[in-house]
Amino acid sequence: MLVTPITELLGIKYPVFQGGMAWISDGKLAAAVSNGGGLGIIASGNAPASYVRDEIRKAKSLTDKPFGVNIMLLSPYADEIADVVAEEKVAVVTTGAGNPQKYMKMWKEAGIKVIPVVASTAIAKLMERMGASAVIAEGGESGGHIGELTTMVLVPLIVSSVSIPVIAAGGIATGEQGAAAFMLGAVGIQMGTRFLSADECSISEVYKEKILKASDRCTMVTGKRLGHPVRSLKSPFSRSYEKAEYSSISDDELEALAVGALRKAVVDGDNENGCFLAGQVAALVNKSESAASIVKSIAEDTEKCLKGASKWIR
Ligand code: TUI
Repeated sequence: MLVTPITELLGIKYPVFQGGMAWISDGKLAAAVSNGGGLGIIASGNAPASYVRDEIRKAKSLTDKPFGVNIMLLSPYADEIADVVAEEKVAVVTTGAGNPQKYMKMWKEAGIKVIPVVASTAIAKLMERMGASAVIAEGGESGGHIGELTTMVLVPLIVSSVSIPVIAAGGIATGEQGAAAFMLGAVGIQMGTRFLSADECSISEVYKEKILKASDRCTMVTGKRLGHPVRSLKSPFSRSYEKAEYSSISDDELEALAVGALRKAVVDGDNENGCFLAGQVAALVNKSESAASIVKSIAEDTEKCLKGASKWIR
């Protein structure tokens, strides 16, 4: 049994978070992960506050276990959603793509445990000072919006910069990778891409098939020109977006190209125009199973690897 400061802090069985994925992580997936003993997380993405409130209530109807909400801070609705999570008193809030400083006092007063996703030591230290309960150190192997450093380098840097628990994210889908994260000083792991294969994950069949069939050089990073690098599966959309980035079109035109592309991937399974966000570990995700089975097997495989590591020592 893996017992760590994060299982104790949150009262969860396994130190396994399901990352908030825009358009994907709904109340149904989050509840399934929490019922399986991990921490399920509903993603706000760019959705309005009413959607987030509905999904919170759905999750509450499906589980008595703690779950979280991820707020994407570039969302035009971030302020409203920040109020909704406080009103609904969700157990945990995670944040992404920015600095949640201005909401921290309100969330703490509502009794929420705030666990920001960070991609640098400076933001990690600031979050600790602002009262974060833990931080998620997310390396650039991840899918979606990414920072510059890899998990291998970012996690130990953040572990040595703060005293609060650190959860590792980015590049984790197997027990070997989970064990590596613990060796780097993390006390929990967060996975997004592996949960795309969960039976309770309501993405298009096209998206699921792409993940299950992905191979080693299956992802690419676009969006650097606009300052928001994003990792996705190589696809007609991502290749034409990349071409546009190196062309003379304006930033506004470039931005307009991506509008609606996530929905086209997740909901419509549109192979031509969809943006299929995924981490590099897509190459290691080869079968569909229940969310509970993913949580249990990654925790057990991680534990087995950690125990087995001593075989090299004489
Ligand atoms: O947020 C994510 N992943 C995401 S968000 C998203 S929606 C989106 N789509 C297009 C463009 C931008 C967003 C898809 N995937 N992961 C967590 C994460 N947070 N990664 C990196 C960061 C981060 C970046 C900067 C956290 C803090 C931060 O601080 C900013 C600052 O003020 O220095």
